[in-house]
Amino acid sequence: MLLKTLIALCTVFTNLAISVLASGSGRRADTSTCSPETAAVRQEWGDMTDPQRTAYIDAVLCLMSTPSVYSPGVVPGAKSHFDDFMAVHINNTLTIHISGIFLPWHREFVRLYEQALQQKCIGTGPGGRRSLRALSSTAAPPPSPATVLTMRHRVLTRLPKAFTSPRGTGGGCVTGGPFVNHTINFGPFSTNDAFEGILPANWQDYTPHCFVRDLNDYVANMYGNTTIVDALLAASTIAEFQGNMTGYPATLAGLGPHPGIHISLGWALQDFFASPGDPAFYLHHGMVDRTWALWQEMDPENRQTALNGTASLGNPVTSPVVTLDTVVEWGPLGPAKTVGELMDIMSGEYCYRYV
Ligand SMILES: *[C@@H]1O[C@H](CO)[C@@H](O)[C@H](O)[C@H]1NC(C)=O
Ligand SMILES: *[C@@H]1O[C@H](CO)[C@@H](O)[C@H](O)[C@H]1NC(C)=O
Ligand SMILES: *[C@@H]1O[C@H](CO)[C@@H](O)[C@H](O)[C@H]1NC(C)=O
Ligand SMILES: *[C@@H]1O[C@H](CO)[C@@H](O)[C@H](O)[C@H]1NC(C)=O
Ligand SMILES: *[C@@H]1O[C@H](CO)[C@@H](O)[C@H](O)[C@H]1NC(C)=O
Ligand SMILES: [Cu+2]
Repeated sequence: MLLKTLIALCTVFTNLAISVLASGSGRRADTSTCSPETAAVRQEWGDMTDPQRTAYIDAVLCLMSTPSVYSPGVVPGAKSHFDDFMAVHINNTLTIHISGIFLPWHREFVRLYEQALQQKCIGTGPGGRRSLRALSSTAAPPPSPATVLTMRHRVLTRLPKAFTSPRGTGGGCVTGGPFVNHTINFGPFSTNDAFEGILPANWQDYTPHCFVRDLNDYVANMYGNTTIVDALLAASTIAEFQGNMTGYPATLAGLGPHPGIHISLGWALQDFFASPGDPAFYLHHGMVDRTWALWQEMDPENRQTALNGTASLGNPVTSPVVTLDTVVEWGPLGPAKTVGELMDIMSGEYCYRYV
């Protein structure tokens, strides 16, 4: 199921794996030493070899069996370091989406995940390669027929626009592939809560349920196609780029590729709060980051520092306007940073590029 999904994604928007296996160092770098030659390269999933894909998946499985860094009892649902990323995303959902910090926050979030995979699961330091499982894609059981829980004609009424689509391919619990035993330990949460500004009470609770997907090619092709990405890259302002990327305010016909691709994979990735429970989250957000970085690179002088929006979901005027000095946080995953530190993927602590 997973490989099938990823192959399906190769034709659309979300086809980027992060640079766990990248050439280049990806180390902490300063502006003077980061160059295209030294930068880590984030590869496209479709261009990776089978052994590279297997190694990437193994690193993700390793993170799923690496202990949580929360103090015991603080976030009972966080059973692994993979879950820690979900927890931080859930806890920050009401500020990091449809806001001026959406793009920079998720840029750093993906980098922290990439770093965790490298340091805890692929690291070459003391301890060496830890607990990588030899789980080859060919050993995965065949996918079972679709069961229940499709998103058939599902209507998300509280999104900026009501949205309907043809049904997906089926869905239900993932019954094959390398993530067959992956359990979602938080939620599920209601998207409506997000649009009403509610962080669900007791979101930290341990509420294990199966990992559900429902692939929907119609949605993926409709809202994540090349035409849309090309149009985004031609945006003249950050307001237009960000607005059409996120479909809010809904300028683009339909959803925009960010929510569109979330919805195209089914329930786990649709969960507005807990979407990082689907490992595909990080491939999708790699592509969101790539599109933003490409757009910035076309006119660095004007775009490297361009921001638009306030610090809360929906950009209410009662929330502070986001500037380069706005401080953003990732809980126990990494230190707080200013937005200004997150604007250039080839300076400061960043030194990576996309192909
Ligand atoms: C949730 O985020 C807030 C900051 O918005 C922070 O003060 C709090 O400690 C976080 N809670 C957990 C459990 O990480
Ligand atoms: C999934 O869990 C079942 C039951 O614990 C186990 O028999 C099976 O080997 C696991 N599969 C994988 C791929 O880890
Ligand atoms: C690409 O997306 C646009 C906007 O959603 C849509 O109008 C168009 O039909 C899509 N093209 C294809 C080939 O799906
Ligand atoms: C944003 O969406 C509007 C409405 O669909 C479209 O006219 C415009 O070209 C789009 N701009 C970009 C940069 O995608
Ligand atoms: C974002 O851009 C829009 C369109 O240019 C503008 O009306 C709005 O005031 C900007 N918001 C902020 C907070 O800068
Ligand atoms: Cu998010």
